[in-house]
Amino acid sequence: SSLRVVYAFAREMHPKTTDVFIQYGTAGFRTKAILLEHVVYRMGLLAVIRSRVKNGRTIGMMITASHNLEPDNGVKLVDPDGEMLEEEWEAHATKLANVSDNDLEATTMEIIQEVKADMTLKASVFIGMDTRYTSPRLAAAAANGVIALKGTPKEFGIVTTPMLHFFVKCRNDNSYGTPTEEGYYEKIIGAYKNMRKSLPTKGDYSPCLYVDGANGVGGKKLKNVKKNFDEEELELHLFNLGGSGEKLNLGCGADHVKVTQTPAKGIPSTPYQRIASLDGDGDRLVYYYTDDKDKMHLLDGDRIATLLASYITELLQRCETTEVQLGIVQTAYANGASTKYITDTLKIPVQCVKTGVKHLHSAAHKYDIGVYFEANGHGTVLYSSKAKNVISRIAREGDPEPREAAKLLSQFIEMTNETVGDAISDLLLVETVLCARGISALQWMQLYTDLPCRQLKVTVADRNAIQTTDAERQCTSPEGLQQRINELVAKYPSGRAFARPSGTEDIVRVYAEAESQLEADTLAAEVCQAVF
Ligand code: 16G
Ligand code: ZN
Repeated sequence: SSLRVVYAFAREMHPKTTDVFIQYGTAGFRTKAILLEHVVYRMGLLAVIRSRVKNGRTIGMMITASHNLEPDNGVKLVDPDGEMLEEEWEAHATKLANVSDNDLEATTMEIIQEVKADMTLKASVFIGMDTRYTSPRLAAAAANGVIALKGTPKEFGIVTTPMLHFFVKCRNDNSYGTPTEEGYYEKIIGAYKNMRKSLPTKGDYSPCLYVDGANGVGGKKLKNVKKNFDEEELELHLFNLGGSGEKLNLGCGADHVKVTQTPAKGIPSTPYQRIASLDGDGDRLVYYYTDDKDKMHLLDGDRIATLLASYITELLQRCETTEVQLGIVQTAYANGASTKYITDTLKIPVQCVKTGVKHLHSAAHKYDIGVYFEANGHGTVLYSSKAKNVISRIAREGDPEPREAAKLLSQFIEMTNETVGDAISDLLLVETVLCARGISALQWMQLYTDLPCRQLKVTVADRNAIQTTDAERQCTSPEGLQQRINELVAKYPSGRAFARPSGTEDIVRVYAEAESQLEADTLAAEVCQAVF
């Protein structure tokens, strides 16, 4: 059969060269790039099967290892609505990635039968990649996989992860936008420019923004974004754009800034200057500034979530509607001070879920408007069709005041990439709110005071010996560990700590917060001891 030819081809072109087991984790497959070629080829096969199960709707494949260093790479699949691959399919992906070349054909047939794919249907797969030098080769392997099962690949070349998600969504639902890079800019930048027409620069807001591009794709794309603005609208100064000798994510980028709590290299130090830091594939964003004593102050995902949620709440109030309810979704990593601020000051419902975008995304769908962010800077806002309908009705038919607010909110919705966290879209949303409020980074920081915190990692024999419950905030195994953590935490006022197995590395992560940095550091170290 023609399939047989396909598998012979696979063995020759993209042979499995390693016996190391690989798992489709929270962010797809991610490991050393040299171990990935057969995996990506096989994901091309799976993407075609997935597309057929979805009646020929387009599936996405993104080649990236996000904030990891250059030698790593990865692949993840994107479902037709631009969302992460459905969790049940992760097992199919893992199975297909690990079978021997000899068993590839039989396993593919098994999966086709199990998911009842009609292999006579058309299939369409969109492929994107980050700037890693190993990405083009992997993207080609992906396309070969798609072609092998007679699907149609479309390669977008170097794009951010959220752009690829956006293209997939638009291709399957053309009311969302045009599935091209130009279509993406048109929608998001268009909305920003429109909004700024009714929100002139005021108060202590300055449109001057420094950007740390992590030497990855996000910063490069911001060059295109920048062209569209005059300096009154947004004055972007771009750094770490991946020039020669500048290494991806090394000493810079959102993950570096968040985890090490130190500034990115390569950026001129200007006290109190707002700096936006992206990650390597442009789906995370944190802000920071350094003060006149060169101390860094981080404005992380929690900070962005509270800023966006409070502004949307204000606009909803001005719309004079009570039909639309807003909620915030966080993870265990959210700073305790942010959760308290949301509950006590903003008075917005807040929920904690397990780490990983798919968990936050689905929880956020349950609200009319759901704002979700991980502390690491990955997040977005989801608006239900009910919310969109109510808002556009008020924008058309409301009294003058509510109508104005509803128009602003409609633009805010346009500016949001609802498929997944998007550093470029989030950056424009944040700038809009800071401008609307007329506040500086310092004033944004003063809205509440973070508890000092520390993240550490521990290497253990078997990380899965640690099991958790209550959105990863409590350990259920090994026995006695949670009690030990409780005892340690009890020593520190406002102390909080947890340990969880990483979903992306073979380690256990420990988080602690307390009233002083020294206490947070000590508590984190003590919990590491308890885990080890
Ligand atoms: C992945 C997740 C991210 C999460 C991180 C946790 C996606 C797209 N990405 O990068 O949301 O914060 O894993 O990693 O879901 P960890 O399990 O190693 O702590
Ligand atoms: Zn990323």
